[in-house]
Amino acid sequence: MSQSTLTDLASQIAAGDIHIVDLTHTLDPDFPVIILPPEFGQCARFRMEEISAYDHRGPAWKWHNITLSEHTGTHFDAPSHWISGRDVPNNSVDEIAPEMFVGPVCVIDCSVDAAKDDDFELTPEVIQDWETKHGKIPKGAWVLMRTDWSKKSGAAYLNMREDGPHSPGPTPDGIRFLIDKREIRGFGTETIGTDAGQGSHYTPPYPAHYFLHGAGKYGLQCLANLDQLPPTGAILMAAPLKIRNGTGSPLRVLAMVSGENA
Ligand code: 23J
Ligand code: MN
Repeated sequence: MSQSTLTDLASQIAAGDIHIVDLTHTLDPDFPVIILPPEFGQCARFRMEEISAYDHRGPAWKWHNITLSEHTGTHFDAPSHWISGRDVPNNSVDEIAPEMFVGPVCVIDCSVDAAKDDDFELTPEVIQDWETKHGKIPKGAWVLMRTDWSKKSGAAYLNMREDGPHSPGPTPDGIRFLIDKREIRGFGTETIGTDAGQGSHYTPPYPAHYFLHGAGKYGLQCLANLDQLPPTGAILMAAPLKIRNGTGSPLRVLAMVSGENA
């Protein structure tokens, strides 16, 4: 690789020929977190407390203490998050090589189907249908499931009913196709989890978590602005906080998109 590639990249970003799309929701106490059945431990919402605001507590400075979970807001899932990934090498956020955080991204647009069916499933057939239009998913790709779910807020986001949450996600076969046949880097969604709302009813329960993390792959959840990405050709950057033994982390997810798509 020549140095001019990086020089060209910097000037194209400065000129707006390459566009940076922010795929991150704002951390806010009102943003929903996953709600598990009541017998399980629960994830904390984001909280912010003022330390000082240019006042007697600190006359020339303002700052906050924040509280959150590793899995609050737009966040990254590491292999150690799931029991299937507990013995995967370098399975926590502090151990993952930084090269793994950057890669090409394929966006599978399921937004029309998800608008009609809250429980829309990403199956191998849906993925292969996408590939006939956009080409084969390259090895090492981030694959994102676009549903436009990020445009929902409040109760509609979790979409809780008597029998639990309802939101789209991959079937066990769908996620295994991406892992076994396409050797993806990771899988991301606009919903609260990489799994469907009803994902606890599959075999195994939560198949995206189970198979992704067992194979050393990563998850991204609560993504936004996927409607601003082309189906192929963008580069995703998702670098979690370096938390010792962390199973995941809130993060800023960015995509570089070339001008002809922007
Ligand atoms: C714990 C248990 C089940 C699920 C999750 C966490 C997540 O979605 C998460 O944030 O990783 S489905
Ligand atoms: Mn998570």
